Amino acid sequence: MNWIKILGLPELASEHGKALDELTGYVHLLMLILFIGWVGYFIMVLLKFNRKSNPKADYVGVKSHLNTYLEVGVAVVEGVLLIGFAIPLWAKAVDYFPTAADNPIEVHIMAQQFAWNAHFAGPDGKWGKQDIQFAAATNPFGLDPNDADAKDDVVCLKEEFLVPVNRHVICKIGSMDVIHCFKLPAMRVTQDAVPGLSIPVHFKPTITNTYEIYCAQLCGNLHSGMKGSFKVVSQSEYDTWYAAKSKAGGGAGFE
Ligand SMILES: [Cu+2]
Repeated sequence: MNWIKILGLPELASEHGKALDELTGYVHLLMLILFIGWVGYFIMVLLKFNRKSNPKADYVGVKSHLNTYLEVGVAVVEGVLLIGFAIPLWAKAVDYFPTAADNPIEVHIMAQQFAWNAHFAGPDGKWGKQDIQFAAATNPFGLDPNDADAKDDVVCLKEEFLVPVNRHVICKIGSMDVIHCFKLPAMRVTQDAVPGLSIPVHFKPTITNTYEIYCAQLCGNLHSGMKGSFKVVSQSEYDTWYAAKSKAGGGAGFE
């Protein structure tokens, strides 16, 4: 079933998203069936047990076991959803993490009031040294300006960054002030950004386009405007951008 159309979900552009959408769809289907069932039951009760048709109270109560069967039926469906869908999905998300063999792209994301910053290791593959003493509005990752490994690092300050299509992307999420939440609707990714922590999430974009980043955690006055974007492009387009961005130096965000 096309749950994106039926439920009006955002466009989907990641590999793992389909299974998540299916789970969302089945849960909604169960809720719809329950809703129709309960409304039907409510109407039946109004008609059958109103004062007119029951002038005298009946102290015997219900003898039929229908509601027991229905309750058991609902519990079974909920059990199937939990054991058959939710737990395997969760296990898959927890068990699998891209390894070096998957050749993933690693991006460090730094949230701040009220924008998103991204940091790549640069062509040398080595992350520049970071120290809290260098952290500033112009250098949110606290990169050491004297460190050789930091010179070629690519930093996108409050600006769009690129990732290649059909490759695993690992985002390590942090925050320099309050708790934010890194939300990529099209990738079906949501992860809190907590100061002092670097929390990894991963996804594999499957369609080239520009996608938005939202903050999904109320984080201050301008929370609603805390938007960013990233572009999923071909590998060659990514390589060109990465090299140019790195060469521009100061990519690292130094003044
Ligand atoms: Cu925020």
